[in-house]
Amino acid sequence: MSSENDPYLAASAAARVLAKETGVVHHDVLIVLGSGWTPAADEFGAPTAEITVTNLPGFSAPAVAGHAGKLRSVRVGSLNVLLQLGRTHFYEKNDAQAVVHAVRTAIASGVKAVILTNAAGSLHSEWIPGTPVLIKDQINLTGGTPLVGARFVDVTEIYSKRLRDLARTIKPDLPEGVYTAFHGPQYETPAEIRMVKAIGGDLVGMSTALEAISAREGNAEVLGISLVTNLAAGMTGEKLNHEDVLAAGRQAASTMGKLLVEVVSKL
Ligand code: 8IG
Repeated sequence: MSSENDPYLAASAAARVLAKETGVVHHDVLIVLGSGWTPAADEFGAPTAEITVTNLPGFSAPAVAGHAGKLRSVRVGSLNVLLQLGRTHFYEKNDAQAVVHAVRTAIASGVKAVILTNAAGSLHSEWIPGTPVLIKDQINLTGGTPLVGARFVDVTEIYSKRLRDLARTIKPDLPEGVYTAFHGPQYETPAEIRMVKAIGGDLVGMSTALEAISAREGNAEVLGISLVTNLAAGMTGEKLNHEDVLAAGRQAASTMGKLLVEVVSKL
């Protein structure tokens, strides 16, 4: 199969260009940063290289304002860390392969730990905007999967207990929740949020779940952190506004970056 129809070959091809463009043969950690998280990336200091994703085969330009579409290579201790600024969402092209291409490329580059961050809606009124929440498990309601064919990937511990415990050595009061992924791009109706509550979800979002599945397929350990930027639909009496959501993300992004630097330093 050619790399055009084999997504794993496409990822290997992208990994070769990544190595060439960054001058880093292998990366150890991938950190995917959600919308408006550039201040979090800046906490890692000056990158050894920064590239625009569209210079790598198989990557498409992020469609949403506030999603930058850059990859930075930074050194943390002895680790080569790849920071992904902006991601492809399932709602952009209904293409689960495009959503996970960066994760597969990172794994083809040697990555053994994937940190997935996102901005999310909260079903707990005590988790106010600006609250970071560790993802302990997920419910994938996107209707999609990056896996094609008989790939029966085990996802019983999709978010690594070891990495969650490690994160709590840095910030012991980090709450944990179940991330419920929707296709989007519409936010939920109040009835959908009541359903999420009934099935055990704590957070709602439109990313992360397919990337986590793909990372586990590649045997990487996964840490997930949601930054709450809004209370879920129907909880406040207010409507959801994308600008407000982005602003809440920007405010908390540098705090999140400091936490991520500490986590990676302890990997
Ligand atoms: I930020 O309330 C953010 N992303 N599905 N619902 C969903 N995605 C989100 C939300 C939300 N807030």
